[in-house]
Amino acid sequence: MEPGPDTVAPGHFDLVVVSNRLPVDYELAEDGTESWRTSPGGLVTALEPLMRASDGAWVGWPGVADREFEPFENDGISIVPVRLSTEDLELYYEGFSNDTLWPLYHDVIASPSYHREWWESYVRVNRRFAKAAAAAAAPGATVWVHDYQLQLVPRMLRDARPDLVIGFFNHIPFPPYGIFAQLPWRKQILDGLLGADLIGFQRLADAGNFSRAVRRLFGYSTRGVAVDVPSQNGQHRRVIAKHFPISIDAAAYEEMAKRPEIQARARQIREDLGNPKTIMLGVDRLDYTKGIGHRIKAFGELLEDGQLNVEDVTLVQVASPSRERVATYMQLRDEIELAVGRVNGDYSTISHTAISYHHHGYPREEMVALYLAADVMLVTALRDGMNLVAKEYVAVRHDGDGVLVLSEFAGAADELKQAVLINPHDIDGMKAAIVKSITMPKRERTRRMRALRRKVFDNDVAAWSASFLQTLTGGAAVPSGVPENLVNALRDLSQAETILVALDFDGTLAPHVDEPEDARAVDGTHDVVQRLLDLPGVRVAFVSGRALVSLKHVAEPQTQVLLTGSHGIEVQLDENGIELGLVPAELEQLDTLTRVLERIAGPVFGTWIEQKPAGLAVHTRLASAQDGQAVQRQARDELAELLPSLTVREGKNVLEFSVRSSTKGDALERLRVHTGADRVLYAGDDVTDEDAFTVLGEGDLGLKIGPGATLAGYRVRSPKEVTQVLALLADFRGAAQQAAAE
Ligand code: GDG
Repeated sequence: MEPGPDTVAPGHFDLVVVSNRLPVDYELAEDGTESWRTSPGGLVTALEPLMRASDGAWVGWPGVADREFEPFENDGISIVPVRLSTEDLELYYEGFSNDTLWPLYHDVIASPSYHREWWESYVRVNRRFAKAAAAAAAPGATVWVHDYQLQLVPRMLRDARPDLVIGFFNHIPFPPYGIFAQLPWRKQILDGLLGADLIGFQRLADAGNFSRAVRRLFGYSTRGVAVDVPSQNGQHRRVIAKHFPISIDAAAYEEMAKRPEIQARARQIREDLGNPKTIMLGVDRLDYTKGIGHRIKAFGELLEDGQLNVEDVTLVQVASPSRERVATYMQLRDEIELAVGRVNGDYSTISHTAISYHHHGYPREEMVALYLAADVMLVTALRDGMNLVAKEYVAVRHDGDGVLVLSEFAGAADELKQAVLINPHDIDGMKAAIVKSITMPKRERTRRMRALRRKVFDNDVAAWSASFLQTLTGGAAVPSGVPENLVNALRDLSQAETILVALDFDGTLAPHVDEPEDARAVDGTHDVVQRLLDLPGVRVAFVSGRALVSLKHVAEPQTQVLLTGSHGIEVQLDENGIELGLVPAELEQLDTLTRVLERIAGPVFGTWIEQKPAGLAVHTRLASAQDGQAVQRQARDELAELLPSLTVREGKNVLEFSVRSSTKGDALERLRVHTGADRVLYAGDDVTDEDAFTVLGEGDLGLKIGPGATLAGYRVRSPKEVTQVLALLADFRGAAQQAAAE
């Protein structure tokens, strides 16, 4: 065993990216000169500006075995090479990563092999990466770990450096529990991942599979995207598991496609193929997940049936070499090449080749020329995390033409719904889709391509990384005003049949003040709330952590406003008064709680106790930092022992204990049921509002006020902007209803 990373002293980088491969490759020329070549992947393009701006480092393997390299700088990014031996490559990389995890995570299309030596090597190598990352990261730095080869790194890092903010992104699918459960080390892998603060997946379904596995194997409670991981002293650490569909640098692809020399090359390709009416294209790493064999089978049958003719249609298949030392891949190459040979032998003529097959990698310019030349792009993966080839094809087609045939088993199918979607296992269905694509009228082709291009350009790789890092760290200062994308989302929301507008009060409608009783909503709030209340199909609710009495006092809500206080413990809906009703056991706990807190906080200057309907809060804002912390620690420790079932909630200089557990998420769900609203707008500024963001679904709108990590999709600076947001919603809704009436 290698030494753990626990002895590592912090480094000085604020952002550390960790991936199996570095964004640079080591090259040794024949004359012995050594150099580094940048491999221009999408990830590097996306992260480069961020890395430069924030003093970033990239930790990874430089692509050559048994060599030790000192950290160095390449093009403004610090590179921290991790050494892998020939044996590590065999056991950790080719073995556990590519012959255990890869097939297991891709629906066991090939059989995974389970070997204990491979696992041991995986643990050792993950520890080496964690150690290198821990040594590079500055105190409080953000570390972003990538992909299935490094799933243990988040936990190892957290143990060594609890100060770090840790994100993980899984580029490949996360399998359903029935499959994941095969893995002998399934618990260790989940535990490794749960060391992160944020775990990103490609698809909603992947994040769901992960959360289900966590529930089944650990019994941790999960809700929406939140997983509560128990930590010492009865507390929970919240981990977010959410989908962030990756993308490409769409503008860069489009720019290349507009270059005259690349367009000339595209014309040349068509000519060299004998000017067929239709060029179909497949571009894949030669991998059994990509469905290359299924594609060739469908094409071969279409030629056999006479539905297609080799004079008219050519299939170009680029199968770039991949994992050539893994036995399954050697076998796959033989199978594919046999199939290509059969089809070509049966159908090619002297002047026309049925399948133009290429087992090599091409420069990116050549790929773009191929995309431009292709009338129909075939992406027929049996299982694929995302599939960037599909997005690249769309980005390149600035002429608005071209048809994308896309497997529903590729992550891209979630976004690219205007493609011709197929099930690659259904050979007849795939054949029909190919014929449909070849014969599709121009108008339909351009209509579909326009919609696809909008999707790819709206969520490019920069938007993807920004959204991941924003959720992980909360970003920096928030600009004033209402951002354009929020205006669009409000316009869209205003179309719903019924809308619930649920608003936190302090920090959302009212600026934070020193004395809670002095809080008041900013000017214009009352009027805009009234405008919303007057609109048919709109309900307004206040969702506060305050006790209801206090909320009513400071917010002075109109009578039609629905109210929930004390994080959902108190509710005042239309006809009812305040609902609560504690049972005797809860009253007894409340008694004990009061005695303990008065004893601890009573004598300390600058602290005070606030009565809550189902608990108490100790405020320490006016005490010295040292006294405040001491009071909080003592209260927490004593009560954890005495009343372990209490719900503890930590805010800014306040520690709250409650005998009944409820969150703003519970409050919001209750309000949704009560109002029967189709869609919800929830706005809040505090960590407790994250519980409400967690229960938002498709079509709902989450709005975070101010900086800080959040699950909300939108953000504004202050309560002033919230009134503007509400006014916009009222404007849009009013206009839509007027238009409908006319
Ligand atoms: C994994 C997940 C997920 C291919 N041949 C050549 C070449 N390529 C480029 C393509 C594309 C990339 O390689 C392949 O990306 P994919 O997304 O299609 O697939 P994987 O390699 O399996 O990637 C996948 C991805 O991670 C990102 O998260 O989407 O699901 O499996 O960019 O253009 N590029 C060049 N020459 C080639 O011959 N220059």
